[in-house]
Amino acid sequence: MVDERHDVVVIGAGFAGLYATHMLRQKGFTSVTLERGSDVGGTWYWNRYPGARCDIESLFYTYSWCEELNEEWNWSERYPAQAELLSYARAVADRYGLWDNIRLDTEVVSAVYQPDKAEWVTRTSSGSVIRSKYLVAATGCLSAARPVEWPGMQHFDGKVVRTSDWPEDGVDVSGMNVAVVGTGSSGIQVIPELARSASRLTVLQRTPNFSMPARNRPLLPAEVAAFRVESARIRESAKHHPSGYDTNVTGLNLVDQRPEDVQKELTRRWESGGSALVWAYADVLVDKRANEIAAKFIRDKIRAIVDDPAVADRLTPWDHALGTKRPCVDTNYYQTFNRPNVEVVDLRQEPISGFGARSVELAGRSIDLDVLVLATGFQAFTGSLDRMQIVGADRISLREKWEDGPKTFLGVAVSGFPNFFMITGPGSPSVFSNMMVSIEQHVEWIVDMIESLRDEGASAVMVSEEEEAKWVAHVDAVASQTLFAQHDSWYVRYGRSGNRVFMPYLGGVGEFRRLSDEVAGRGYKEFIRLRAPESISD
Ligand code: NA7
Repeated sequence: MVDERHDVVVIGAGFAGLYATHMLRQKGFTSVTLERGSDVGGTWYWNRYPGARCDIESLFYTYSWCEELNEEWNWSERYPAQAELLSYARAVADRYGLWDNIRLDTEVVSAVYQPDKAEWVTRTSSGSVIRSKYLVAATGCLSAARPVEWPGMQHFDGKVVRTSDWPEDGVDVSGMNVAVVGTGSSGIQVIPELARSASRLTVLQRTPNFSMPARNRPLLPAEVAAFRVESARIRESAKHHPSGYDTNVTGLNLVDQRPEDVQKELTRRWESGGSALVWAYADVLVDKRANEIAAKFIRDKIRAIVDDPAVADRLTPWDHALGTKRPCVDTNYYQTFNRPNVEVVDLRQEPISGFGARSVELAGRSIDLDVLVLATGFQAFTGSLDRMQIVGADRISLREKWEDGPKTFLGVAVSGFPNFFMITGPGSPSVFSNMMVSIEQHVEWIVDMIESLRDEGASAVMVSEEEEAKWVAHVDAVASQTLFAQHDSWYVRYGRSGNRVFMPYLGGVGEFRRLSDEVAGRGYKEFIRLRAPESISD
């Protein structure tokens, strides 16, 4: 039974879905936005663990199209905490009247393209069937948790919680024995918070990460005022900046500088906080020698902060170049390991061998455990799409199509999937940029294209396989000029045949925008116009 019909179905009401909803309305399209969660906010709805915070500064992590709201909005701190980001998302939905288009607690089960009708048929968990001309996935790059399993986990009868799906009523760990698995951004943020109330906190670490102090603090009225005066210029410059964020790129090569100047610059950036240290010099992510100097700077800091040299050693990353796994931004992360109730276990030395009812067993010892916290990351880019069945024109699902690694054109379109668009999909700068800037660029590009297709009278379009292959090759070529080519992380996916696909586009937000605009300027020639349904059925 078909319930309804719209021009566009948007999947997800995070920051990408909210803007898509708004823009589609502005351009006169009918749309419905289907959201799995019980609220808007996406990432900032689900990741409500203690310490959850964005590592882009508050004033820069806002929509540029909401200046009226931004003018009234008072971010309390330099880096926005999850609760404030969620409030901002809700305020956007309120202010711009988006709630009418949004259906919460509605998971998309499948979306199947019907070539004979040139439309998508989307089925939801609540049983509705929605037909639409276009399907837009605003499902987020880091939404589906990576499954983890250790031997004997079924014996554990304590609490298991994920940072990416933290209980809404919180978890009281006071007086408890807690273990955290994972030392990416989520682990590094939650560990100092839990350490304050847990009786004992064990960090089960597989790979140490580089982390830099956020230097979070209350925002000063004067800096907010200064930002507001300059906001138009700042936003315009962010759109063309490599990371979509003012990281104060010097453009200089570290290896050409005097060592004392380098140390001074790195120290200045470490002291001012955030990840700007990684972006200090143009060659840090490209030249091993430059990278090693910046990495050593952080390793020395870890040793200076952590009292016990053996613990410092365990926390020091050696296996990957700085920046090739997403560098973290923390508040008192390394300092936390000076607390008497905190221990870091190197899982490579002491792997998990099993679980008791209230313990985790390591090779040779047992650690009491009441709460196991999984900060074990996501099935980046593809996970949120994989959990629904998206089937294209040839009856092939997206999951099958991507068995050899995710292939897209500009991270927004996939050959074989007509009238389907992704916001910040694999092959776009997305996680390698200020997400807000990338989201806006993607949404505007997609909606402009849909509008132009409406003007043109096109019924269905699909990117050609050839153009898709060219884009994938370009993304790979750009990555291969960097140190990312030598290190694996969640930025990388291996295909069935062992081929390696690097997912984010590293050419920069500005360059990506330029290339995307060129495609638009050429009339989206990379997209094949499919025959109208009438002529198909002839
Ligand atoms: P990340 O950055 O993917 O971190 C996940 C962490 O979990 C990382 O330290 C992993 O170690 C560890 N992990 C994953 N699986 C296991 C198993 N099976 N055993 C032990 N340790 C494991 O996810 P986050 O949520 O922290 O951050 C994601 C992004 O969100 C972040 O970059 C920001 O953009 C915001 P590994 O390094 O794989 O050895």
